Amino acid sequence: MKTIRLTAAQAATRYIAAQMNEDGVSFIAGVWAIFGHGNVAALGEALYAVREKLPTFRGHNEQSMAHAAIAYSKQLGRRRAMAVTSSIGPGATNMVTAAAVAHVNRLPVLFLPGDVFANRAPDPVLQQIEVFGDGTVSVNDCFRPVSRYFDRITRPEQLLTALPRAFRVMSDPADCGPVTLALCQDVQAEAYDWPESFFEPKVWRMRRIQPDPVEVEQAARIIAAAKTPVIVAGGGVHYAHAYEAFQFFVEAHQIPVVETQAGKSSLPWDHPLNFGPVGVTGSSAANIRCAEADVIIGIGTRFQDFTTGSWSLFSKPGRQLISLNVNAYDAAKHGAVPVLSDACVGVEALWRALGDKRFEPPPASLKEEWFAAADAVTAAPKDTNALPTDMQVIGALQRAARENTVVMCAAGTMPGELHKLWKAGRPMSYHMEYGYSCMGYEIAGGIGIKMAEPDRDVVVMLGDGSYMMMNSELATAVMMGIKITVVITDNRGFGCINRLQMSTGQAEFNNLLDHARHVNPSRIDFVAHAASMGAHAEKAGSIAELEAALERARHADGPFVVVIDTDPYPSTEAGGHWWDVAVPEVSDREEVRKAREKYEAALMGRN
Ligand SMILES: Cc1ncc(C[n+]2csc(CCOP(=O)(O)OP(=O)(O)O)c2C)c(N)n1
Ligand SMILES: [Mg+2]
Repeated sequence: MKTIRLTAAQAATRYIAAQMNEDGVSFIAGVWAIFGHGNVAALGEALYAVREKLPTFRGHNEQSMAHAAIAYSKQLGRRRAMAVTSSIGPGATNMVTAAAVAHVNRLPVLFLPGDVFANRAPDPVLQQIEVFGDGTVSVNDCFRPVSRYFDRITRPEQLLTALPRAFRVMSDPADCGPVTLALCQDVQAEAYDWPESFFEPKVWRMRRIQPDPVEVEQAARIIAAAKTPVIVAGGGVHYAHAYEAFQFFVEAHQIPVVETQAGKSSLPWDHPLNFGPVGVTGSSAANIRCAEADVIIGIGTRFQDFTTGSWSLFSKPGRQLISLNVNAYDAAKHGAVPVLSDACVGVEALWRALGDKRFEPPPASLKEEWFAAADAVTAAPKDTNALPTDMQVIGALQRAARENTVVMCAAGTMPGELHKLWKAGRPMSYHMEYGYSCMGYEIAGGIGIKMAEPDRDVVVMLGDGSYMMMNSELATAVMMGIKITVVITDNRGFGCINRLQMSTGQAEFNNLLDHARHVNPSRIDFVAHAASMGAHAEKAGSIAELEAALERARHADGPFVVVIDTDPYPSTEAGGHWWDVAVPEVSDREEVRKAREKYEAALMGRN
């Protein structure tokens, strides 16, 4: 056997650079790195050597670097991924939240945290936590519950099995998610005689899981007997790149479609069978259909809380649930009749089984009524003295958007409002991280999206709270010449949680900055802050000014930040559905007791 002598770190980077996807490009597009003593010496040296083939990017925070990696993969429908490396201690634990983001959203990322010395010679090495009763634990054990595959590399040759397993998981449609290979820092530097064949290029193809004919037959029989079916389109439609087959299927049988956050833009918003967003942040059109549906066909959805209105939305007695999913866990949820399958080949099989069965879709007036309500709240304001609403901001953005615009967001007021109101055209023109809804995903995520699809205009929407939580990758965008538009809606605090607090009968407390314990009122100058990192930044004093700024943003040569003050209180009243947020059973406040009564009544509606 021909061998080559390399360190474990050199072998890892060489192997990673040789792994391809089915499009003939490298599966791992690059490595985000912040070095420390746990990865600079050996992994740093190895990354430098392969920097032309496997580029290294430097960010400002390990968590946000990983957000960029996650958004990159999401935007590409999991066809490619990125790696993220850190040192052994705080850098590693900074990535744990991001690993959870990737885990919930079923997105591939390769985490390469350094780990403590396998030989334990410096015991305890700098930043090592010490668990008194267990010599095998390091902080990297925090990655276990948020990794689809976890391994600690305590000998170089373990990489011979660990690395192929990592790529198997990242390219498996059902298992897909973050992988953590914790690299003991002494082991990274150790040499080993590797078989040369280990570094030959290898193609990882995401298989299309074919459905079981019996499951198709069973599901088709239930669908064929339906009167008022509805399809819930989830992220699986995107991940399977199933657009054509999906549209063909719904048109052939005339089944109305409603979209989850992850599934939005499966069909263009103005397709006659797209009844819009479903659930807590849904449209009236979609939710009315779901309430009367006798058969609910989930396609590539996890049936998350917001989709199902905490399982009170699909309320027709005797209704049946079908779940077409690549993952057996999702396909069997809530007593669903499973169709374990890739979304694309799954709908093709259902189409063959259903023959020429056609249903009567709901009247177009349902959609028209919804859009009349939605258009009213997004229209340019008549009263230009009042503080704009977030919905009016969305309207301005919609008017300024082009076909290739991608609007993205993760937490705050905007995800709900965008889900309801954004008119998404092309597939993946709407990129929402609402699996973990992680504040701080936004700016770094915008970078990842732009790296994935450089030709698209990327508009990052975020509140003042999310900006304050994580903004430093704006400097990375400046440095890397990444042109994204960032719209900060400054309502001076955590607006959406303040409204949620009020809706549970509580006093406004600790959400808006004015309601937080303070000596000095907060005076954050977002424009100056963004500008200090080198971004172009400006304030829009009105919706009209915002529209003009968004127009100018198109011609910017780097990140362009627009800040607009918005009213923290309004949200779109039309549409929407109940969501289970437990209200205290006992309280001194009359308002809370009243909210509890309403809550208990709502609980009765759960199905
Ligand atoms: C990391 C993280 N911490 C806390 C939360 C809970 N949370 C969701 S939205 C929100 C407030 C967001 O404030 P802001 O970004 O200003 O948006 P707004 O609702 O004011 O528009 C909070 C605290 C979260 N989703 N993520
Ligand atoms: Mg806010």
